[in-house]
Amino acid sequence: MQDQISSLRSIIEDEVGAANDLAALEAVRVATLGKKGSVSGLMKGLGGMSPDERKTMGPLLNALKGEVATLIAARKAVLEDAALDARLKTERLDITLPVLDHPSGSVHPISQVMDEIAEIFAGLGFDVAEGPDLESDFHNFTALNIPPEHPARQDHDTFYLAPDANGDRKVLRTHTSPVQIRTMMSKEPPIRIIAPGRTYRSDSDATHTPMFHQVEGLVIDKDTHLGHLKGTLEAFLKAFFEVDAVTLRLRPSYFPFTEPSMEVDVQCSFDGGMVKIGDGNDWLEILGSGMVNTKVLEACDLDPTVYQGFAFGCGIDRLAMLKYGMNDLRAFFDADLNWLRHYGFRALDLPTIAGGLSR
Ligand code: 2NL
Repeated sequence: MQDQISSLRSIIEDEVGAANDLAALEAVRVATLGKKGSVSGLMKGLGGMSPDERKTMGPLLNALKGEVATLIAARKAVLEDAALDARLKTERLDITLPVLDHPSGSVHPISQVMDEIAEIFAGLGFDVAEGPDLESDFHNFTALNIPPEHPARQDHDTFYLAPDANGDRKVLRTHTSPVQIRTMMSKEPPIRIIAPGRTYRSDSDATHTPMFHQVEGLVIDKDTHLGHLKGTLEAFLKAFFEVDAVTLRLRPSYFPFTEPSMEVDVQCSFDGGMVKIGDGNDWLEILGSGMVNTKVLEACDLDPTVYQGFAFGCGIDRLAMLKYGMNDLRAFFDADLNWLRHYGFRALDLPTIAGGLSR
């Protein structure tokens, strides 16, 4: 019987070694450890043995069963490795090939424009800052000098969540200014950031969607002035619209969070239904801006006798429409594949100033 076990062991060893793929190995497993397998057959014989025989044969057969299982598992690992190697060889990709011949997804114009804006401002020394879409009343309104009775706070303009146990209502941020508030409260000046992202207002028609995109910019330092604001906006608009020069007009305006506040118009022309940015005989309102209100600095624990700064904000969706010639804002959010194929950008062509932003 012991001879039978050792010869069976060497036969199984040969069979396992000869199994050249996972299916053949599985067949060996069934033929040995399966219900009607050779090892299982010997185990079944234990029942008909005398107690003494069983005492010696039981452990031997159990050991055989364990060894066979180990052999099979080891062989299985080898075969699986080999199968993976073979698969990796046939699935090899040359990632240096151009992607042009592989039609796939495209970059949404809004993402493209956000990337372009980040690239331009990176060159001017600005970091990109982000914050939550769901904001506290303090960060979205109070710190920005927007009083409780201000129309922007009314329920019909702002998406409010149900009040929590303390009666505090969270809001879907109505601008990206709360990101700048958070930055001023957590970082020491000098601060140079842009805050691009999603914003929300309860408004829906041909020129308004309840979710839209905004970028704001903020600079805080000891001697920042209006000249820096104008120069920054000129540099940005020139780079964004890829023109050699832009003429800006700063009109007095009002925002609670800036003082003084200015609306920024860029000179343009409307020739043959196409708007050309840079020069011409018309003006296009494009940004809001101003020097950060001292009340906002104080709300962020910055001393207005030491620090001052400028801020600006503009709508990304409209910038995208102006630059890339779309006329219906709502198409941005329809997920229409034909529209995306037409207006989308190639995924690996990241905008760079040197490469030409939009090429
Ligand atoms: C517009 C105008 C603006 C700001 C946004 C701002 C942010 C802080 C402090 C002061 Cl934390 N100002 N942002 C300033 C002026 C205008 O946006 O027309 N946006 C679409």
